[in-house]
Amino acid sequence: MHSRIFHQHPSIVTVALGITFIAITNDLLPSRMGVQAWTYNYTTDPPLTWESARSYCREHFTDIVAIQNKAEIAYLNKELPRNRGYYWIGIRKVEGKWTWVGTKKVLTPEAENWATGEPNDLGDGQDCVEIYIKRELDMAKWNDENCMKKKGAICYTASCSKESCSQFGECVETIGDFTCSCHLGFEGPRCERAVVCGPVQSPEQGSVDCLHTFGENAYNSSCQVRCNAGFQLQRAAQLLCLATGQWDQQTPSCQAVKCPAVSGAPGGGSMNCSHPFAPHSFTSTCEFRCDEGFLLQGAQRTECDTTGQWTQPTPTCTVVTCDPLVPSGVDATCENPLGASSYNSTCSFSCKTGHTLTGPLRLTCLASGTWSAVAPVCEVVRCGQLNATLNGKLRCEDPLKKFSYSSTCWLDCDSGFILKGSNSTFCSARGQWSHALPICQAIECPAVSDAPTGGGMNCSHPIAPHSFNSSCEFKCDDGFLLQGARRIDCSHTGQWTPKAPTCKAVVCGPVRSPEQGSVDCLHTFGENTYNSSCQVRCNAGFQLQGAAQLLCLATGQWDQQTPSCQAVECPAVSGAPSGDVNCSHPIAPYSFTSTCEFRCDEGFLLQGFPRTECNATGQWNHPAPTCTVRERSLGAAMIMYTAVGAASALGLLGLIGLVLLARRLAKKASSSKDDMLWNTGINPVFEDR
Ligand SMILES: *[C@@H]1O[C@H](CO)[C@@H](O)[C@H](O)[C@H]1NC(C)=O
Ligand SMILES: *[C@@H]1O[C@H](CO)[C@@H](O)[C@H](O)[C@H]1NC(C)=O
Ligand SMILES: *[C@@H]1O[C@H](CO)[C@@H](O)[C@H](O)[C@H]1NC(C)=O
Ligand SMILES: *[C@@H]1O[C@H](CO)[C@@H](O)[C@H](O)[C@H]1NC(C)=O
Ligand SMILES: *[C@@H]1O[C@H](CO)[C@@H](O)[C@H](O)[C@H]1NC(C)=O
Ligand SMILES: *[C@@H]1O[C@H](CO)[C@@H](O)[C@H](O)[C@H]1NC(C)=O
Ligand SMILES: *[C@@H]1O[C@H](CO)[C@@H](O)[C@H](O)[C@H]1NC(C)=O
Ligand SMILES: CC(=O)N[C@H]1CO[C@H](CO)[C@@H](O)[C@@H]1O
Repeated sequence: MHSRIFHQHPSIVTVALGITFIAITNDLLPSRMGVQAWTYNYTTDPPLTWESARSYCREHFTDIVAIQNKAEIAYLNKELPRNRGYYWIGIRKVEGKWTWVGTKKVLTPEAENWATGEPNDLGDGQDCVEIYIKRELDMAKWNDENCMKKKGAICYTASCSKESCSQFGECVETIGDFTCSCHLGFEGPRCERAVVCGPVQSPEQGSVDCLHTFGENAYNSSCQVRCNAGFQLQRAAQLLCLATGQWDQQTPSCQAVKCPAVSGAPGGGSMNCSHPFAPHSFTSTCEFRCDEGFLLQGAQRTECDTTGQWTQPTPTCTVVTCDPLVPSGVDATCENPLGASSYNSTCSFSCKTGHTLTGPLRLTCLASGTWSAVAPVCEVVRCGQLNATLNGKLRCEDPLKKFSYSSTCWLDCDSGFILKGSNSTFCSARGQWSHALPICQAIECPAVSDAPTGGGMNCSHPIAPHSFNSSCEFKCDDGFLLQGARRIDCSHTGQWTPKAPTCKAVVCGPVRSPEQGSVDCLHTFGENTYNSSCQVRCNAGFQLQGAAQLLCLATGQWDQQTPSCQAVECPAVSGAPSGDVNCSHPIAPYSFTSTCEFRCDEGFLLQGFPRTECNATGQWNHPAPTCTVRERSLGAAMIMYTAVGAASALGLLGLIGLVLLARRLAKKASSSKDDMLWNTGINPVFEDR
């Protein structure tokens, strides 16, 4: 029992060193003195094996010696006599480990006192330990030895008894005495009292509940500290009274249960917290408020409850938002310091090319969640209204709005009209048409300048001179015939349809030359056509029967038949009395080229030329001859001849001739002597015709 304390508490043993060695005996019969002290005894005779040595010690003393410290070793080495085989001590090998047999404790390295090179376990069974008392080499050191070897035994006698110390101490042998080595937490000569720590003060907001093992608030008393609801111990709740008379820790305090720190005012807001006990702890309350432009989401007030939870989650301040702008055709550039379409967002607006902004240039999202004004709109720039011009149709493409920026218009001219000017116009971003609207001009036909010869025309130009829809009507004068259409129109292609007509003079046809004649014509409008005139002429000896001039009429007829040429006539010739005549008529009786030959009867004498011919002038070239009685009176003969001649003339001509003859005769009768001569009937009578 003592060795345990010795080895565990070397300091205590050091105190024991001062105690004097009471008795050492080398007697074979050691005896117990009854002295209350620890004493050593030894025996060297007879030498004993280790087991025998132990048995001897246990029989006569308390046990084989247990070495407690170096001083003890020195003491033994000094007091014990040298023995040839040295002495056994109370250490042996148990289950392979060096063990103090008295206490069954394993030898600890700090207590080892081996001689150089030991333990060497030479041979079998060096399982016991001897001490080299008074050996020159390795004096007082230990050596392992075979337990069967025989050596001296060192024994001891304990001084302690059961009553020496209380149950809370160990009786420690000292050389010649004992002492009570108190268990921790105990004190007093017999270790009979527990060390007192003193009462534990209840913490604020808490209570203490103790359990006392050895005495009121003494060693091993334990106190449980408890806190009221909403408070908690900052450390372990259990206090233990230590052997030192101190509580193992300060009395813990009860601290208000902590709630998670409210990290700060929620974004865009502020809070006001009150902390009756500790920051953000039981009963702390926080109130929240949001800045302008922010809305509180959640409870306005929260309190830290007994469980360390806030009764309400921390609210947030969410930024007020405005309805997103839906700009139609407006270019918006927004600055969103707090988020899209949110409080303090500002948007500036502009329009695309060709549009003008109506409304504010800038909008701000107010704290009320509305925009500072109504959103602007972009309106397309308008160009003036275009009106279709005459004779054309306006066609527009309006990508945006009618007659607005980017509109393009074309003029499609009606059939028969062509565009004059730009065929398209574009509405510019400045609201102006790029080009003036063109006009549709009637397609022109070549001018029909003059009326055709022999005719006239009447043109109408409903649109423009000699242009589409112009028409001309033609009429030919008398004696002319229309060749072609009466009316022509200027078509949409710029052509007269059909072609312009002509007036052609009416044709009378050629005039045939009469026999023994010729024709000589003069043409005004064409060969033998209207207004041509022809002169007919007869050869010498012939004379026209009818008018000499022919005119081609508007009817296409000559104004008369072609006249004929007839031979010139001479007066008929009758045979002289007492004679006869023989005429030949190559052309006609008594006409040009007719010849007459005269003959007188017998007894009569031809007075004149026997032959006469009708010449071109209708004259006989010789007067008719007469037949005279030879020697007969000229007057008788002449009367006779005249009577005969008058009778024959009467017969030929009838009444008219007779009258004429009578007038002539009457005339002759009132005329000169020459006529009287004729009346004497010298010349043949030529009948008038
Ligand atoms: C201290 O007390 C506890 C019971 O509270 C007990 O189990 C323990 O053994 C005691 N300690 C001592 C050294 O007596
Ligand atoms: C916080 O409390 C103080 C004092 O009661 C008061 O003046 C202040 O206006 C409060 N602030 C808020 C945000 O509630
Ligand atoms: C909102 O804008 C106003 C004026 O510019 C400024 O004073 C204020 O600080 C802004 N608020 C926030 C939350 O940004
Ligand atoms: C087109 O016609 C409208 C109404 O008839 C008139 O007001 C407008 O001035 C005209 N535009 C042009 C370019 O002539
Ligand atoms: C307009 O005129 C241009 C050239 O002058 C031509 O290329 C284009 O085809 C015309 N467009 C129409 C629709 O007539
Ligand atoms: C032309 O018109 C005038 C008056 O209407 C008329 O007198 C004349 O005969 C017409 N001429 C022709 C060739 O149609
Ligand atoms: C051209 O003449 C036709 C037939 O007379 C008529 O129907 C049409 O309207 C005229 N066109 C123009 C552009 O005058
Ligand atoms: C039992 C016994 O022999 N004890 C002896 C131990 O040594 C002392 C001193 O020499 C003797 O007095 C004892 O009798």
